[in-house]
Formats: sequence, structure tokens, C-alpha cells
Amino acid sequence: MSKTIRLTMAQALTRFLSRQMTEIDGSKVPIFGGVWAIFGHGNVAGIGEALYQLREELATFRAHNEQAMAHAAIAYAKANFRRRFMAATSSIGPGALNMVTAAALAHVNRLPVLFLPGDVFANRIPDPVLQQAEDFSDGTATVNDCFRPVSRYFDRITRPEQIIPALSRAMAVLTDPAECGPVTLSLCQDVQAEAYDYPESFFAERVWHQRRPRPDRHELAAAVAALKSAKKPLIIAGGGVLYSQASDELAKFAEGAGIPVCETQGGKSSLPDDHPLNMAAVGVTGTSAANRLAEEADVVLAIGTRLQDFTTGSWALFKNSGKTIIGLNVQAFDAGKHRALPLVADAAEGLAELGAALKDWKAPSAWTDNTATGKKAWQVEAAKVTASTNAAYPSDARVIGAVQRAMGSGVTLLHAAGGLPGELHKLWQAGAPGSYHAEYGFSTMGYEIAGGLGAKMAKPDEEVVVMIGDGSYLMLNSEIATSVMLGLKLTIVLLDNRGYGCINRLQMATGGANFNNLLKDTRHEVLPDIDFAAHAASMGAIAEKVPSIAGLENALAQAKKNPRTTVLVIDTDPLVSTDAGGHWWDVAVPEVSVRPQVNAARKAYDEKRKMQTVGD
Ligand SMILES: Cc1ncc(C[n+]2csc(CCOP(=O)(O)OP(=O)(O)O)c2C)c(N)n1
Ligand SMILES: [Mg+2]
Repeated sequence: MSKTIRLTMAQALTRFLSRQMTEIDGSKVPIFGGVWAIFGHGNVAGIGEALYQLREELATFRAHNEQAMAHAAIAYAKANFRRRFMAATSSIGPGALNMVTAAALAHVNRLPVLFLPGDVFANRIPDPVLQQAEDFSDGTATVNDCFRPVSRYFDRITRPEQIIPALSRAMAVLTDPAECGPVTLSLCQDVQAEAYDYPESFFAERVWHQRRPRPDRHELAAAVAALKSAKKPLIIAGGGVLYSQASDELAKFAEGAGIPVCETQGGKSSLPDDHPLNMAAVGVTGTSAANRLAEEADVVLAIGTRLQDFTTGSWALFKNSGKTIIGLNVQAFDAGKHRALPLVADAAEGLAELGAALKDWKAPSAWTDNTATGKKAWQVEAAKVTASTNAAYPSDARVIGAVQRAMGSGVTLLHAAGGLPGELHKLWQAGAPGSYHAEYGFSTMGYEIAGGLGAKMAKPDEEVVVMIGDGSYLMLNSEIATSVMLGLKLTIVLLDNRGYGCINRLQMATGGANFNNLLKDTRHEVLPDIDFAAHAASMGAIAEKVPSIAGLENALAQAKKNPRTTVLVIDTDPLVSTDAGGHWWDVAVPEVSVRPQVNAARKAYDEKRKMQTVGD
């Protein structure tokens, strides 16, 4: 008989988590950076007691909103290139469901996070308990079933010993580069408190290493043959390049073969902005330099990208009818998209083997040399729109210019929703890998501040700059207080254009009337005039409304020296975005309407749709 230890299920679970390690830069560290927790019934007595016992080995952090704490956990994993992650535990009912949006965010962005929502009693004796939804026809259904479609692994723990296989499966998913995503272990509250004789071996320390699958021989040969036939090859770098930490291999490969590189939102900062072969953003929010090459490219090496519509211009960007796509991706589901030649492998390993097989092959020099002209022309355009101005209501681009001038490329810049992602994708000049942190897979309003907090936990020595619109700020700002409480400083630049500027512009572009987006166009008795600086200051931040672009630059210089979270508010123009670069995006326009503007937009839409490739 192996030795056992009598623990509650919750004690066993937390003890197991605390024994999971990984190795980063030669040092052994816990793979779980901690547990975010908001207690209530369904987790305070069980998990709460267990976390208290282990508070020195496994840190517990308290937030103000369950969605936000999950955002922080997810951003922590992203900023760690998925090598470390966190857990998030909630009470049953509303606390649990507050995390579902965050689960979807992690699912879409392929980021590891362990959800531990409390669930109803497995014994069902006190049913219905406070916060329990009752299904009239299914006694096994609880609200936590909402996690199923947005979890890569879901389990409901109804007996204490079930945690043993469940945690093994959880770790397998959290550490697998292809399957990686959210894991939900739904913890029935009575079972959390139930004791069991667990084998001691279950708690043995385990060190996890990043798995790096190498390419299949046949897939590699097909990819090499395709590349060797290319006259106009192009690389698209997606988030998988960063998760694989393949920037050096990417630079080596691109330089060796003379292939220009462009970047998705998730892949931006794979190469520094000033790398001569980096054409920067591609797609709907792309640079003219990158999109021109994408239109002509005959072989597209798509690395670590999901090829979502913003990257492919709703599948209308790649205009070369004879093109071949090579999908270098650790996940076969992504590698074969759009009839691509799949090359299933870790990005770094795949690039190294492609490079070795190509030997001295180089893309035609006319194609490679031409990239410099396009890049230069784009830089001239970008400099114009980001230059300083005295305008009372500057564009987002001017604010981006100010942040870049004041903070340089050495900071981590984080954003998620509104008009900023498009502008930043085009205009931000990223530095080191991971310094551009975009949540544009799910583009969740409210990720920004909580995400900034998670990124800062992962990189405590770096300046984390969060750029956010007034709409996103109002949706979820409570973790400003947490950042102050934890001494984790953020610099938050809030662009107040008094409403949902980007959706208002989209509404106008699709022929719609200005309706229900900017505050002035909404039903109201009193037009809101929100004092964001006072609001942020009330949570303990240093906060200031700045009068101009020059004022913002001065305030940012001061913010660098500030000891705690600083919020700088600037009024901006809701109607202006950067015309240069970009590509059409498929947003369905009504086929019939009493508005002539809608009918005109539909006509233009029907024309644009002819550019889309069908069947590829
Ligand atoms: C949670 C969530 N709800 C709705 C949306 C749809 N949406 C995308 S951007 C946006 C407006 C964002 O407003 P703001 O943060 O002020 O940025 P702006 O558009 O003004 O630049 C909305 C409603 C979303 N992305 N996320
Ligand atoms: Mg706004």
C-alpha cells in the first residue's frame, strides 16, 4: 500500500497546484503564478480554507469582479508566453457566470487558465440552494454548464477522488501547445469539503517543459517544394510565433531566404518594428506596405495564425489566384485552413527545419529589395498622422504618437477593443517580443485594465501602458483599485471621445444613422459629462485630465516617475481614424431599407464582396 494523506478535495487540489513547476531561463519556478479568488458560498468554506493553509506556497489574490480577475489571470499567461498561468475561483451562480466571457476570451486566444467555479451540492439534499438555477427536465444541469463550449476541458467534481484524473487532464491541456486553453473544474461545494485518503505520490513535485513538436517529413518536403517555387513569398507572423518564442528563428529564416514578414494583431512584435523585413501590420488594419505584398504574394507562409477575418481581409486580401498557403501551426485545425499545405509543428522548430532544408535558396532579389520602398512610403504616412497637434480634439493616432514619443518602444503596450486596436496595429512601433499585448481575438471591452494588471504581475520590472477608450473604461475599471492595493503600477491612457466611436463610424459606413453609439446620439435627459480623472482618483490612482497632446507627453514623462497607477485622460475626436493603409472588412449591410444611405452602402458592399475568394 502506498502512503496516503487525508485531505479535503479542496486541500488536495490546491496542494497539487502548488507542486506543479516549470523551468524558465534555467530556474525552477511554480507553474501557477497564484490563484485569483472572490469568495462566496460555494467556495469560501472549501477552497477558501484550503487556500489559506497554502497561502505561503500558492499566493491568493482578491479582485473586485470575477470577469476582471480572470482577465488578469489570462493576461498573465499571455505575458508569460503561456509558460506560466493562474487559476481563478468563484462562488456559485453569478460569480461563476461572471467568468464565462473570460473563458471564451482565453478559448479564442488559446491561452491557459484554470477556472474553479463553485457548483451546487452533489448530494442535492438542500436543493435548491441560493443562486442555483433549476432545470425542470435535467437534474444534472447547472449554470456552470455554460463553461462547456468555452473550455478546452470541462469536468464536474462530484466525488473527492475524481480530482486525481481531472487534474492530470487539466495539466495536459494547460501545457499542450496545440490544445492549450481554458480548463474548468466545476467544484460541487459539499465535495470541496469532503475528505479522502489521497496517495502521497499524487503530490510529488513535477516539472513541466514546453513541448515543441517537429514537422512531419512529408509535410516538410511539400512546404519546402512550395517555397522553392515561390517568386513572391510572404510570411505572416501570428501569435504562435510569440507563444513559441520563435522571434530569433523567424528573423534568421526571413533574412536567410529574403522573405518579407507581416504581422497579425496577435503576432505583432514578433520582429521589432525597425527590422528591415518587417512590413508590420497585415489585413483590415494593415499597413500599405504589408497589404501590397499580401495582394501579390504567390506563397504565403502563415505561422501560428488562426487566419481570422482581420488578417485575411475577410478572405479578399490575397489576390494572387495561383497562391499557395503553407500553414505552419502546432494545431492541425489551424494548419489546414483555406486549403493550406499543413506543416504541423512548433513555430521555432518548423522554421529551423524549413531553413535547413532550403539551404541557400533565396527569394528573387527584386521582390525582397522592393520591400524597402513600400516600408519607407508607409513610414512617411504614419509619421504624418501621428505628429503632434494643437487640436482640441485630436485623433487616436495623434495620441498614439504622443505615447510612443514619451514612452519609447521599451514598454509593454496593452489594448483590446474600440478604435484603438486598429490604429495601434497600424501605427505602434513595437520593440521586444511580447511588448505589444493585444487581445484582439475576442476583442473584449473591459479586458484592458485587468489585463494590464495581469501583464504587470508577469513583468513587474517593466512599464505597462494600457490604452483604453471611455466605453471600455466604463465597462470594467475596478481593478485600478486592485493595482493600487497590490502596488502594481500601470500607466493608463484613457481616450474620451464620449461614446462608442468606432461602432459609430462603422454604423455610418454601412449607411446607418448616428444612433445609440455616441452619448449625444442616445436617448437621454441629461448628457453625461463624466469626470474620469476624479473617478480614477477615487480608487487611489494618480489621475489627471490633460488639455492637449503636448500636455499628455509632459504628463507621461511624470507618470514614468510616479510610484503608483496613473490615469491620464484626454478628449479625442470620435469621427477620425487613419485612412492610410487598411483593407475592406465584411460587415453585412441590410439588403432592403427605407434609408437611401443604406441602399447605397449595400450596392457598394455587393461590389466589394466580389473580391472574396470562395472555396479556398
Ligand atoms: C464586451 C463587449 N461588448 C461590446 C463590444 C462591441 N464593441 C466593440 S468596440 C465598442 C465601442 C468601444 O468604445 P470605446 O471603448 O469608447 O472605444 P472607441 O470605439 O470610442 O474608440 C463596442 C461596443 C465588445 N467588443 N465587447
Ligand atoms: Mg469612446
